[in-house]
Amino acid sequence: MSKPLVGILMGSDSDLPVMEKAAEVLTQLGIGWEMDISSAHRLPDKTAVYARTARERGIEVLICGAGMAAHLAGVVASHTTLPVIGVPLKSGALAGVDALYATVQMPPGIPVATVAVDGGKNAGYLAASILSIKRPELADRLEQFRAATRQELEEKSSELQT
Ligand code: RP5
Repeated sequence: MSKPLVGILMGSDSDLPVMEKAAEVLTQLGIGWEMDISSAHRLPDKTAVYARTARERGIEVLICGAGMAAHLAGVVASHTTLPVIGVPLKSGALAGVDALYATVQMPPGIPVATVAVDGGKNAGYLAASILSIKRPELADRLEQFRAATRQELEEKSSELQT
């Protein structure tokens, strides 16, 4: 496992079941990560310090998950030029639509790469793709994962046809 290259932040401990899926993907791919709870609204100073110091601590990609008025990814992106992946989370009366809009609709110049509602796994895979640009061994591992996925589906398809 590498030293932490990915920082995973979430707005509340209630977000953990989805956000730990990102960590699981990264672990499977041999990528080091760190994880913490922070909140754009409840812990604004901690969030700003975390984002501002991430690059100097060796973090290369940030994954931020939040529900409801989900400003965490956007606020983190406003404090760093590292790539930020936003995970809108299903929570509250609007069931993730609110978080999706809040996460994806960023003003020009402060981008957040938004994955699906509750898309913790894809946040992990996207972080791995970004890191693979300069790490051929990681690109190979991602290729192997895609090949295994193809093979699995082809086998299921064959079973259906027989
Ligand atoms: C957001 O509000 C969190 O990210 C969470 O998804 C949602 C509810 O938080 P809790 O009330 O469960 O702490 O800030």
